[in-house]
Amino acid sequence: MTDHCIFCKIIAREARADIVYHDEQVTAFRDIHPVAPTHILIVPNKHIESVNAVAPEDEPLMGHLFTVAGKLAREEGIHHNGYRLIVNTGADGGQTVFHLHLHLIGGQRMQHPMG
Ligand code: DGP
Repeated sequence: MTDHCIFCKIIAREARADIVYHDEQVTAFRDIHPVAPTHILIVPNKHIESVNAVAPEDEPLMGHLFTVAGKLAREEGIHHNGYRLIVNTGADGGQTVFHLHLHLIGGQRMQHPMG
């Protein structure tokens, strides 16, 4: 738990969010500004600022984010048509909340991110 981190507050239930999944390692909730019909953030309960701060001991946790992403994609019914997983990192990557998170985005056809 890090003071002033909105995602830490959501994980600690000190701030409200539409939580769709949680376990001892991760919490997943709907993005407040969805860009598609499904837009869920999958967040490690441990405060990790960004990919830059991921340590070797975090590898099982990073893998778990993907396991949960696949499970939620199936529950949302978007697994057949497909979806996008994004981890924005740093200013050039467009990261605005400095608590690592995986965006699960789907429910509509998206443009290719490389243009
Ligand atoms: P990023 O740009 O990758 O750091 O994405 C941060 C996302 O977090 C952005 O899509 C909006 C979302 N977000 C920011 N604050 C809140 C909040 O308080 N609640 C929820 N549910 N989402 C938030």
